[in-house]
Amino acid sequence: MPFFQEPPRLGNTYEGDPLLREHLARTFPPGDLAGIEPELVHLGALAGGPLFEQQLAERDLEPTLAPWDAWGRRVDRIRLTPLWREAAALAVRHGLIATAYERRHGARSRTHQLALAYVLDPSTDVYTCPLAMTDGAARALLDSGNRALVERAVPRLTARDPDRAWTSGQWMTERTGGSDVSATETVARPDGAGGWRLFGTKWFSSAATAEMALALARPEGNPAGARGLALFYLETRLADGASNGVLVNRLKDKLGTRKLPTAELTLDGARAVPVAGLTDGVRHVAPMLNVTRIWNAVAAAAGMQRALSLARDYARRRVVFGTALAARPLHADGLAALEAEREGAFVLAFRAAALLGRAEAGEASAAERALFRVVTPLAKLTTARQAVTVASEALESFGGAGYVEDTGLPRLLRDAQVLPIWEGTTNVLALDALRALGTDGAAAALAAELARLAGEARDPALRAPVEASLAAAERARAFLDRAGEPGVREAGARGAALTLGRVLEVLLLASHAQWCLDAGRGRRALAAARRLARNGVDLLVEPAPDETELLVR
Ligand code: MFK
Repeated sequence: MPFFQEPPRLGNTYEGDPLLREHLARTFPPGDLAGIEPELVHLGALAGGPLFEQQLAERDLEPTLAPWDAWGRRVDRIRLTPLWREAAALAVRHGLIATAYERRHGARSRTHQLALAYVLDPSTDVYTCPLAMTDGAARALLDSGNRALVERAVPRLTARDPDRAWTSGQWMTERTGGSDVSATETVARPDGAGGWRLFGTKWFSSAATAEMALALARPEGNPAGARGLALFYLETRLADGASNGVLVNRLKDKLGTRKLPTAELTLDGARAVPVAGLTDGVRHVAPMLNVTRIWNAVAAAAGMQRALSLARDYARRRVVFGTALAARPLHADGLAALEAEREGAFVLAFRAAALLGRAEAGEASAAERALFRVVTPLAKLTTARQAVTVASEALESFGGAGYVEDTGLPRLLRDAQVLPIWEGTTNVLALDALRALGTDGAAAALAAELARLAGEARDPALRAPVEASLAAAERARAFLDRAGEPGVREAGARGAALTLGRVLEVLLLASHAQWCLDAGRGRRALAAARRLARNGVDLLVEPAPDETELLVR
């Protein structure tokens, strides 16, 4: 009999994720947990079974754009893959947005909602992108206090009925800038009847099939720069179904997220409504950015869990040099290092989610609100980089099979690579985090959070990771406090921010490990905290501007 390798398999992805189950058991009172678990078990079965199989079967399918109909009319019809259509209906029926706004579990509703998203995400070919933007749009509209827009759009964005539900786009990026949107060229002109029309090109518009979008544009006559931008609401179709002056120029040919129809759009007189005045658009879109960045962190953790579930299962099935790969000490050590990374990413992403939930429920103290502002960029930037590393290493753990398309594995790396890019690159978010740290009470709130978590980790075996983290935090603080040469603080921002992100991860894991020990749930989380600290917490590299000059210019 010739040899054929067994492929890796998934089981129920909720039941097979002890960290998620512990986190929910720690967060929810037992009665509430019993109420939400059946749906998670159901989604875990779908994600590990039929959806996963469909994903593999549809590997070659991609969305298509038909600009014209047979008779020459401009229609800009985007045809989605079957899995995306299935994911859209599933997401609405299971309240992947609604759960956060119905708030049946108060401040914990964000944890509930993002746990549902986390379970479903890796089997939906990045359908969580439009979901994140939809969620962010609902949040930004609610925060704007624009009652007319809230009444019109929020019930649709948060609907549980697929016939009523809308998704939203987030149209910011232009040819002039993705990170720096201050040079936005789209202009808003009064239409003479009390309304506004938008003219310009949006260069990177994810999920171009949305029914509405929030877009930045400069009202004619406003000054240049960011303050002169306003945030506009627009619907992509008019009441009769005709396009609202939104032309799809082409779909982007991207490295990954290939099922996601990302488009270049021309706005040719699109009717739009100011969301909150005619200036300060960046400030008004910020609530949306914070929500999508948390989704990004959750998706990073979910992607890592998927890659590692497959890698672990494969390591049990694959025999090398006479034993299963999983029994080879070097292979097992590598998987353990990656598992620690993904556990750190999970607890940081869900800490950000919990803080968002508390802020939305009106339960957050001023310190928690300041902490939320800092933790959100730290969570996004730290977990996104981890997701790329873990996906790359996971592929390598399959040898050549990880490099072959029809195993479905290379997609994991391609889809991970978007996470540090969209929603703010690592560098942009590092600068954002440091700017946020400089605002009132933020540094004290972060210091208090680190001290609280360190205090919770009482077991002697947790002393080493806790001490390593506190030392790394102190070094980052000292670097940031030091008045150095101009440019040095900025040059070190990325290392400082990544260090603070990892410090938070280790301490959150250490606190979680203590809870597991106290609850008789074993020592896995303790091992994860210790391993994550040994993987390295302190990523600060002292910049040397004159050497940088020699190396770069
Ligand atoms: C599965 C996951 C899926 C995720 C969905 C993916 C969808 C993909 C779609 C996209 O990628 S859309 C493009 C995303 N683009 C970005 O995220 C832009 C990245 N660049 C930044 O974030 C820059 O930091 C920024 C554009 C915000 C800088 O612009 P400015 O003009 O220099 O803004 P500034 O002065 O920093 O902030 C303006 C105001 O907003 C300030 O308030 P004030 O007016 O009161 O002074 C800031 O405090 C406030 N602000 C900025 N960022 C904030 C914020 N407030 C709260 N939270 C924030 N994050």
